Amino acid sequence: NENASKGYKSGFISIIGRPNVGKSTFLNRVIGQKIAIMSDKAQTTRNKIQGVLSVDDAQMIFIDTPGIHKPKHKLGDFMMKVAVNTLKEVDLILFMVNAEEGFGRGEEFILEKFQTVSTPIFLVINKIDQVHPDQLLPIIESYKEKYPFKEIVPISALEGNNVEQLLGQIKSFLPEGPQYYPADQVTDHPERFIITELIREKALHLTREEIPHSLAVVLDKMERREGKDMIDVMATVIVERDSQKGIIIGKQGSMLKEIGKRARVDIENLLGSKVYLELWVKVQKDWRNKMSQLRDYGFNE
Ligand code: GDP
Ligand code: K
Ligand code: MG
Repeated sequence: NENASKGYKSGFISIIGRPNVGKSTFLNRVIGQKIAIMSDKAQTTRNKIQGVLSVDDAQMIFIDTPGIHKPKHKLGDFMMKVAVNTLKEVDLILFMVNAEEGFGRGEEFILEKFQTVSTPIFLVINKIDQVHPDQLLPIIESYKEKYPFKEIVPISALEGNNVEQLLGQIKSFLPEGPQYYPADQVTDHPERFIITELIREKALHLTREEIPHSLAVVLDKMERREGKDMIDVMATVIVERDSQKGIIIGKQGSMLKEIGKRARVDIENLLGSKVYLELWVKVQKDWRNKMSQLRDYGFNE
């Protein structure tokens, strides 16, 4: 590659771990821009999201993978396949675990997946702000026995502890390579996807426990208004049941209005333009099990 210069390092880094260990929080901290959805609900990140960190002499391309977990339905199956395939293609894997929780079935399941993969793996112990320093060593020791990790790095993605050190260790581990992306680019995801994620995030946050993962957002239209500093965005929120449609719409449309209001603010920031956002709600029964529809909803392999 003509972009490659001596000493320049680059590579793809996959972040793997159970839902809620802090993968998106880490990515957002590193990239410094809200590109990955953050939520305390499990599995809100369904697609691969790349964040690109460019420093003087290196480029790190992060992939925020869907949480690996035991599949319960077809969507879970699909997510798993995407996640495991990703592991084989990247230069480095960050296996993120939660310092607050011990080694569990979830971690065991992921370690089993690692057996078929030869990519180097760092163990990243996150949320160390939640544990006493004395508790850390036993956690590290217990993981050492389970897998020959190249590095074991305790961090707090939320507060930033040790994140710089981790980045340094990642860099020193990457191969010499080209600059894949322009230095000012932080994500290669189309804005369209980020917009649907922002809307989905608002809907999930505002409806709390009432709406589970059975929610997708499709962007129907995004168009600059003739001669105006205004972008028209039309999107449809897809739920599985009529009752969920009722919750999303709310009393006299109040919930949908609030979702739209909050999403619009973020979308305006993203696009740097005024936005007119129109939201629709549609019931699509059992959409998660309809593989043929997954592609339409943006679940790309
Ligand atoms: P993901 O499912 O792995 O992407 O996890 P998220 O990034 O969405 O984080 C799940 C929850 O854990 C959120 O409420 C985060 O604020 C929280 N969290 C993430 N990292 C840390 C951390 O270092 N310390 C603490 N205390 N909380 C964290
Ligand atoms: K999450
Ligand atoms: Mg996430």
